Amino acid sequence: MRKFLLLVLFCVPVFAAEHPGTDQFVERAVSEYGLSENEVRELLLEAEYKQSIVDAISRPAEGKPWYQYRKIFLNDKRINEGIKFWEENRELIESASEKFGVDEEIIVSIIGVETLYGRITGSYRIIDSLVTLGFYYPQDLSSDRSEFFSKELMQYMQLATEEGLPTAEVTGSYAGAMGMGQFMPSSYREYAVDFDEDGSRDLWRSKADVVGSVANYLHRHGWQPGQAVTKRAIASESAAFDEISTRGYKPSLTVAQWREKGFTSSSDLSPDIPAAVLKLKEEKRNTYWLTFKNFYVITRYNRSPRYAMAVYELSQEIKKGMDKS
Ligand SMILES: [Ca+2]
Repeated sequence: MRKFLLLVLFCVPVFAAEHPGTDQFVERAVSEYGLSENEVRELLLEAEYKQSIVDAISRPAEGKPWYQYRKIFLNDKRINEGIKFWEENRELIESASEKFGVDEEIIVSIIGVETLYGRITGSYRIIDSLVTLGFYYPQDLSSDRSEFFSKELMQYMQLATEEGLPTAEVTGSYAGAMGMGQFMPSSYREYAVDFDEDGSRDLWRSKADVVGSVANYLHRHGWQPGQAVTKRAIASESAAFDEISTRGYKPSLTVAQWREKGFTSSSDLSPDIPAAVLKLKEEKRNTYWLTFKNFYVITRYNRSPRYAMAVYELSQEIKKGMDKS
């Protein structure tokens, strides 16, 4: 009996198998990121591969057409809770807006789209997310993003040390985004702010830190306070449809140049403003939009133009509700 027990104990480490590529990862983590070899190895042994994370990243992210996608975010619940969140945190939002020069309704809307105002911040352990996507990124997807997630994992380990986080326990999205604003580790390190000045940047529990950090993120990416985000455009039959952006949304031509290419905005925009053109699929037809610098800044938060449009539309609905109340 005793012999059997010993054998079992002896065998335990075998079950905690190393992830493939551990040695190269550890080498980089030590030489490029200054992490401790032992700590990195221990943490990697604790991290588990999760099939559900691979399944989530493999789902066609842009599958739904706009008119279905927008219903996820543009509904009474998300609008009304946005108004409530704004009312409850009015001073914080106002002071973050003033300090960082970002419109209040956009700060509220981003937190609403990301986590329903902090309610759904994700239940995956960050180490499981980042190890699964860094070490086991599915090979059949169009681009291999394992390098991105490996770097985020190293950033995460640095962040955990800096902020005193319980490294193995922190939870977030399947992709490793954390807290009420869903910051990736590198963004957390770079853009999170201690807006309540209590000595730590806490994007889970401190609404002040969350509101300040979201505002700072947009500010650092070039938000222009009070300026337009997007305006509806009318496309002529002979418009240059093949020049519509499919990615990036960096404004490349002016409003006047787009007009010459057949996209006219009904509003009284200055002809010199740089813009891009976005096409959205509505139920029965397409709509066209001129998108400006601020729209591009929202796509720095999440690359999808439909994400940016959802943030914008939700912000407008919440603002309308606030004006009424
Ligand atoms: Ca704080």
